This record gives sequence, structure tokens and C-alpha cells, in this order.
Amino acid sequence: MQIIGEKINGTRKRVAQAIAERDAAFIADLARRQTEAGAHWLDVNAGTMPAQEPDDLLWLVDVVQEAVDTPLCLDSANPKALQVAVQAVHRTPMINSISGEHERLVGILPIVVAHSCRVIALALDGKKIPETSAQRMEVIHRIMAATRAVGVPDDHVYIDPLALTLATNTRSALIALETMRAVRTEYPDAHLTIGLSNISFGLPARSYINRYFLALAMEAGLDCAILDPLDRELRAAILTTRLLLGRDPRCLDFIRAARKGLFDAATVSG
Ligand code: THG
Repeated sequence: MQIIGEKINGTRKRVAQAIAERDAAFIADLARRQTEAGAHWLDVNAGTMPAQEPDDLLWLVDVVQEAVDTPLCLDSANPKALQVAVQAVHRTPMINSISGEHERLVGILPIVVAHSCRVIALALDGKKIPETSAQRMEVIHRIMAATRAVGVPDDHVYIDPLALTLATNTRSALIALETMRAVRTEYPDAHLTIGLSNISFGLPARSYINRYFLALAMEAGLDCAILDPLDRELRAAILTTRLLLGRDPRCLDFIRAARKGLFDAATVSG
């Protein structure tokens, strides 16, 4: 299970403030803590102001790389911001993201190819969000045709079936799970990722929703997720689910985590 740490995201108030004030210490601390908690990648998202995004993203990239060696997951829909950021990274980043939208494919795929990046592909086409898993698969087929046409290997593509909040559609987890199973069958070499916290947006007890959805999604083939690695209970859930799914040879990771106290009663950190 590959973990992409979600916390350096300019749509979060405290991070937006740190970006605006160029508070490097705050961002560096988030980078270090997520890395220590086991994040394999760090998502960096400079927020939603297009004019400033290239500068802000570049600043984030520099600050994070100063603090840790963890590879970055550049989270932007803006080809210009991605182009600037990809030039500055020390290690090949993941690009988050392309979609079925023509301009986005044309603007971002060449960057992915030129730098041999891994890339997240959203099951979206720029119009309204595809409701059913069959409609999402149509978009995914088009994206995979486009990535294959330019020589991106399937195992560099991380398909995001979209986790939308249950608050507006109580079937949204089911739709995402059905899409994951279809991707697993049709593109066995591609990865599956998801923005986990979206599933619970606007609901109480979010960490419970996130945790159990993650377990179901891992059974459906999810092998990567954008999540909060500082949530201890979530890390415990991942290790337990891997064990249950027969993916922890000789139960070693589970036993090691237990010895280290991961499952001991403790507060959920934030
Ligand atoms: N797919 C892909 N990329 C994504 C998403 C996705 N990137 C962004 C997002 N979705 C995943 N990242 C986050 C980062 C932080 C939070 C949620 C998702 C988060 N939100 C709290 C909230 O919404 O209440 C806290 C806000 C705050 O701290 O201000 O923490 O789906 N490919």
C-alpha cells in the first residue's frame, strides 16, 4: 500500500496561511511528520489561485525538499504550475493529475512523458462528474488509450475512481468500489488510488468513515491512497486490513507494529 500524505494542501486554511506568509517552518514540519509516519509520497497543492499557483507551488516544492527526501506528488490541474515544479524536483515526482478533459491531457501528458513521471488519472472528463461506474469506466478507457498512445506504461498510471462525499450521495462509496473492481479486471497493471477523506466530507466522525472505506477499498484492489498519515488509527487499519487480505507475509509487519505500540490505546492525532 503506497501512502501519499495529504496534509500540504493549500485548500486547508492553516496551510493557505503558511503559503501566504511564506512560513517555511510550518510546511517543513508537516513534511517531516508525514515522512516519519510512513508516507511514501507527499502531495503538494498550492491552492486555487491560478495567477499565484506556479510561484506558490515552486515555493512549496523547495521548502519540502529542504526538509525531506520523500518524493513529491504535484497536485495541480495547471500545466504551467506543473511545468515549473517538475523542473525543480530532485526526485521524479508523481503528477496529480490528468483527466479525460482534452486540454488537461494535451497540457499535462507531455510533462509526464518528458520526465517519466507516474501520473494520477481522474475518472472525470471536464463535464459533470460521471455518476455510474460504467460512465467512469468510459472515461478511464479514453485516458488509458491516451497514455498508452504516448508510451506511458500502465504501471505508471494511478487510476482515481473518485471518492465523493456520502453526504450528497449515499451510494458514492459503492460506485467507487464497483469502479475499482472493473479497473482491476481491465487494467491489471495499473494502480488504483483515491483521495480518501473526500468520502466523509460534511459528515461527523469522519475518521471512522475513512477507515472502514479504506478497508473495503483495499479488498477491491486499492493499492495507494492520498490520506492523513498522522492518523494513527488509520495506519492501524491499513496494517490490519493487509493482514486480513493475506498481504502481510508471516504477519511480520503487523507483529512489528504491535510491538512498537501502534495498537495501544491512544488518542488519534491530527
Ligand atoms: N484525488 C486526487 N487528488 C486529490 C483528491 C482526490 N487531492 C486533494 C484531495 N482530493 C485530497 N487531499 C485532501 C487534503 C486535505 C483534506 C482532505 C483531502 C482535509 N480536509 C479537512 C476538511 O475538508 O474538513 C480539513 C480542512 C482543513 O484542515 O482546513 O484535511 O480525491 N487525485
